[in-house]
Amino acid sequence: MVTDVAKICRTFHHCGAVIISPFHLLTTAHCLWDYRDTTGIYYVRVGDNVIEVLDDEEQDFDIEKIDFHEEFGVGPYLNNDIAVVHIKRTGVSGGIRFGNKVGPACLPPRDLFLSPAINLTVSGWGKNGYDQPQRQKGTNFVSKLNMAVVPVIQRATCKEEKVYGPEKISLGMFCAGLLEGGPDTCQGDSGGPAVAFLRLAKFHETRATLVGLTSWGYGCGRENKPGVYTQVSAIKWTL
Ligand code: 4AZ
Repeated sequence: MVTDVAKICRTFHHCGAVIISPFHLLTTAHCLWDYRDTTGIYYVRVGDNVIEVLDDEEQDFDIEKIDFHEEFGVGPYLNNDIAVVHIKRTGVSGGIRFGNKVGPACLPPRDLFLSPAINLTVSGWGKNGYDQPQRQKGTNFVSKLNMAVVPVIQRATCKEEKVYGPEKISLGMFCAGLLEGGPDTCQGDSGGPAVAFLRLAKFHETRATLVGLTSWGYGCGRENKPGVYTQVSAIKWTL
């Protein structure tokens, strides 16, 4: 989770992110792009559950630098929506301490085939509905980490005219959710993970494998407007 600091002592949840190493997280480029010249306003919080409470394994980190995808926004809207967040290396800090509630997601194999039948677990502190009135001034996100399970939608289906049409869904994106409407990610979930519990060849048990990053959609939970995710395995990015 990446939080931006509005004023000293007043901070807000801003976007989700995914730990991939003790010093690196992935998030969506659009989350951090507007203030890319003043990234000092952001910090990273891991191990959070209830925003207003100091949870067990909660840890905050300053950001050293952010690498945006070089072709973010080139082509369709929010194309290549990915960024690598580097945590500041200070003194003896070994970076993010992993525990029972804090840990990295596995990265997907480069050739991962996203079968439309596959179920993804999405999570975040985003809104419970797009059209809901603001809960509190300054933020209308939920206070406790939420999750949902959404099926991957076939690319051809997502490009149908009644869904997003042929132009908007690039090869670096995929859609997930139910076309009849229902569980979905929403504003505030952006940058957070869509994971599949996959058994990768090199492991003997299933691991949470990062498949997507919550990127965009028209509203939330609407009929024929599923969530759109950055397809992590289909985009070139480096640490
Ligand atoms: C947003 O505004 C947003 N229903 C994120 C995800 C979705 C829609 C909007 C998907 O950050």
